[in-house]
Amino acid sequence: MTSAIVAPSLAWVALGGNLGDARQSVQQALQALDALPQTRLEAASSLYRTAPVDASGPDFINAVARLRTSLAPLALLQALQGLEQQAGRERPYRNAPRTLDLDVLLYSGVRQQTPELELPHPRMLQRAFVLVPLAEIDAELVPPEMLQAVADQAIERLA
Ligand code: PH2
Ligand code: MG
Ligand code: MG
Repeated sequence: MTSAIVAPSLAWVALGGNLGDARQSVQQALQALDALPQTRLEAASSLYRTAPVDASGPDFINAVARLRTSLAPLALLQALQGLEQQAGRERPYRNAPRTLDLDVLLYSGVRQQTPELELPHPRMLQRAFVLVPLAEIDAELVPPEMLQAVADQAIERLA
């Protein structure tokens, strides 16, 4: 009997938080991503301070990471939800302030629309807090017109 050998995929993950020490939560989450099973952190953007989009509360800290992983999309999503839990994430209402939010943006060439997970992330093109850090690590994924379309949203790269 042989078992299938599956080549690792690339996955892009958005990190965000606006409750507690979000800078520290996002930094720690980047390290935690690298420590997930069958997963390597290949690239991480700078951290950005961003104005809330369709959300209330303080400014967010956002970043984007590129992973190389052998976890399937749903297994990756579950692993990310585990990290959100460890960071004390609570969900009192939609888009409530949160200690840590980890969203799968892209997973290799996968397109899927299931109740659990939509790929690519359905709102990523409307969000400077995703597109600007994504462009920092993978410029070819974000043509200038895409950045232009979100240029009115406040975002500041942190040192
Ligand atoms: N996440 C949201 C809604 N709005 N705004 C900013 N600036 N950053 C976020 O991470 C964010 C948001 C839903 O997850
Ligand atoms: Mg989100
Ligand atoms: Mg989320």
